[in-house]
Amino acid sequence: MSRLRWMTAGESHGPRLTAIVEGVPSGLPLLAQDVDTDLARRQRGYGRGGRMKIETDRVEFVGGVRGGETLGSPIAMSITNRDHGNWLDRMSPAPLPSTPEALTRPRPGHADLAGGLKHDRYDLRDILERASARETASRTAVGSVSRKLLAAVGVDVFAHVVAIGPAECGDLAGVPAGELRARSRASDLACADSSAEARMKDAIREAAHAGDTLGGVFEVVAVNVMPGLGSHVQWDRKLDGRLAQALMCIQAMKGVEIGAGFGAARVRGSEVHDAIAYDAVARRFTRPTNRAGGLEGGITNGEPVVCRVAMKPIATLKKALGSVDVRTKQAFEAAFERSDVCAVAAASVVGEAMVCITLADALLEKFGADSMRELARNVDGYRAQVAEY
Ligand code: EPS
Repeated sequence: MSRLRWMTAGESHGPRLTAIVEGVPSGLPLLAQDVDTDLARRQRGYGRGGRMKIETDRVEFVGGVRGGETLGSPIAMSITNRDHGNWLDRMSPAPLPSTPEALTRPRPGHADLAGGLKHDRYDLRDILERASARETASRTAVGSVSRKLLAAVGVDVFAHVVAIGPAECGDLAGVPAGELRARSRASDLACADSSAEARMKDAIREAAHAGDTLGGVFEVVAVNVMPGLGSHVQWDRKLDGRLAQALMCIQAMKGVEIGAGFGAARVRGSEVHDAIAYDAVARRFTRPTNRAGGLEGGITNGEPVVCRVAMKPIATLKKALGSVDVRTKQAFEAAFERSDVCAVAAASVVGEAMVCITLADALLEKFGADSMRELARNVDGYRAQVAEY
């Protein structure tokens, strides 16, 4: 069982989103501001739609935090959906005054049809409300708590967008992590290459004019991760597998790579594996390259953990694709209310959250602490042991 247990609840236009995370040690300083910063980052990005103008996501702690510190009890968080006020006649949990008009034309690429078949619902709103990427606000909140925990032991996680549709970043291999992080934070597409960013914006504008959407690729990097998180001994303990699952289950993700990823399949072993050296001053093993993405055999090796994630274009299209009314079986265009043209920058914040959660879980698994003091002692002791190796 994972050490960090968490779950989210709530519909996109329901009253609020909820997340509970259990397993965080006591004594971690935690303020609403820590979460709100990430929630705001998740809302931004060139190409977002009308909903983001309605919402200003803010967290409310309703359990597990007292006086700005965690208690070791489950942390419960709530984020109000401002838009719910516009949906009371259709989304109120109490019996509705009249049956709302059913949404019966599934969007190709969304969960609408598969979910409707599975749950025997003919109003596909019953599916899309939960399938919506609005849920990622709750995950982001859980990620912020995990990020605080990781920061307490010196681990930092950031993401940057490397492609939007056909517009790709140039080679960023020589750019130091701190610089990548700063550039990404300063860009409204979370992109560390300003000339690529301009091309990405053009691509988004063109897609918007065509009533279409665009996906892309983002990279999540975790720096200062100690070697030894995860395990080689069993399939479900391998950290690369856990990261892949955590990233792939974000709405609209279709591919995950670690390190060189698919590229490693096209070249010889000598061009893939990272030679090992030893830095006697820093008393640590080093690698001139990091094509393994910081993971060997399912265990962190002390190099930055690097994951790349491919997001498909959002399925809600203004210029809708062909669909079929689930009641009449007549051909129609799929339903459209509003949507983002491109949400890759926002997804990169969610990717950070999922990596934070997965690494925090692996950290607690290895160092199993009930309080932050105990965690710091265990991590320091281990780091000293590794330096003596
Ligand atoms: C989102 C909220 C949603 C969408 C988007 C992400 O709000 P609404 O449906 O009211 O416009 O803007 O989700 C999708 C495009 C999708 O297909 O799920 C959010 O909070 O990020």
